[in-house]
Amino acid sequence: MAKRILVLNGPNLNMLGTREPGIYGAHTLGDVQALCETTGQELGLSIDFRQSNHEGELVTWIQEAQSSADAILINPAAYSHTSVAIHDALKAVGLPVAEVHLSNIHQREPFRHHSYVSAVAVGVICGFGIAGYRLSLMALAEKLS
Ligand code: CA2
Repeated sequence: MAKRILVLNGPNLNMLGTREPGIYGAHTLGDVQALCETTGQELGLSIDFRQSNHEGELVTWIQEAQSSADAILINPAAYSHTSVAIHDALKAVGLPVAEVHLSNIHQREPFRHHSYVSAVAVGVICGFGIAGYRLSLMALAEKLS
């Protein structure tokens, strides 16, 4: 049976491609979804791709993943730097987590240098734009094999 990956995207990522192309690139979130789905087909993964601007909705989806997913790929966006709730939910479900960021958060403002999610992630990829999602799925497929 195909391994199931829940791909979560945090606040404002629905705006991708409309502003700040110098930081986040020109791709839309639809492009990211298409890349994840193509990569999933190549790797034999089933992809459930979602975005929310609401912390509580992300927490609920993470909790539900306990019975519906084998691993989580998450770009928590700004919640990376603020959310103990997302950290706790990821820790509680105990699934392998990959954290991805489009930009290199360590080259940016100091408040972006710390992520509450990194401590509960198997690994973190940042700075490679949307290719980071593909690389993360490859790493998770390897981890689950
Ligand atoms: O580099 C990343 O992927 C981030 O997770 C993106 C977040 C940011 O808060 C993190 O520090 C790093 C922001 C996502 C918002 O993206 C926008 C894209 C276009 C227009 C407005 C926002």
